[in-house]
Amino acid sequence: MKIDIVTIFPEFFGVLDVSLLGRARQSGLIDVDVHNLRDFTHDRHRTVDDTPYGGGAGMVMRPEPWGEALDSVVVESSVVIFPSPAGEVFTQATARQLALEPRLVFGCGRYEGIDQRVIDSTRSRARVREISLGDYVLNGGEVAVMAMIEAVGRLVPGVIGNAASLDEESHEGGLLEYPSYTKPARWRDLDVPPVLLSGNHGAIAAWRLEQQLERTRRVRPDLLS
Ligand code: 6GU
Repeated sequence: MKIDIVTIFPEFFGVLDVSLLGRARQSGLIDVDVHNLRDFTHDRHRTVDDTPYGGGAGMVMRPEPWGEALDSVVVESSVVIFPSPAGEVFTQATARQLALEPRLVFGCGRYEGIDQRVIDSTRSRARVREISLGDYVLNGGEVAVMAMIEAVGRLVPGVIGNAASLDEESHEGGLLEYPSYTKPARWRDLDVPPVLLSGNHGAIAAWRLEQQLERTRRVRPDLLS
């Protein structure tokens, strides 16, 4: 999978070199290029924003540098993602869809957003999605893109050694995950639930499902409807 990121804060993405995704990058499964939007400006001050037409607070990102930046990375097979609190909500289903794509482009907006013509004109050339992480506001798309890349990247075949571990997680089966325990069996007066030491695989599976249901009812009843 090839991932291109356009941002005015390329330093944000240094952390992609570490951990699981860092290894996926080294092995060539995922190839990430980060592009500085200011490299596509032509004025002395490398200006990327201006005041909004119609008035209002904040600044809007000008279309010209975005046009040039996207021209340099978008191809017909790209899915272009604009992180935005005004977008559709990102879910595990979104991550699964994006993990099947050969090329993703992330356009990170700052300030009050990007001139809408950039998004509209990109739609005539490639598939475009405006995607939100949830119902709260971040200062820009960078942190949201980091989360999306981690969620998508770990679903790319070969990135996670044990593919079976993907199936049992929260949000894959529609229920939250059951609680996990490891040694020692007693720690600070707290025992591991005895059923997990019983060796009875049927009883363990039934206990885990009950835990999933109880936890989901308690903290995420919306998932059960
Ligand atoms: Cl994708 N961007 C911004 N700026 N804020 C957000 C978001 C995205 N998702 C939730 N809040």
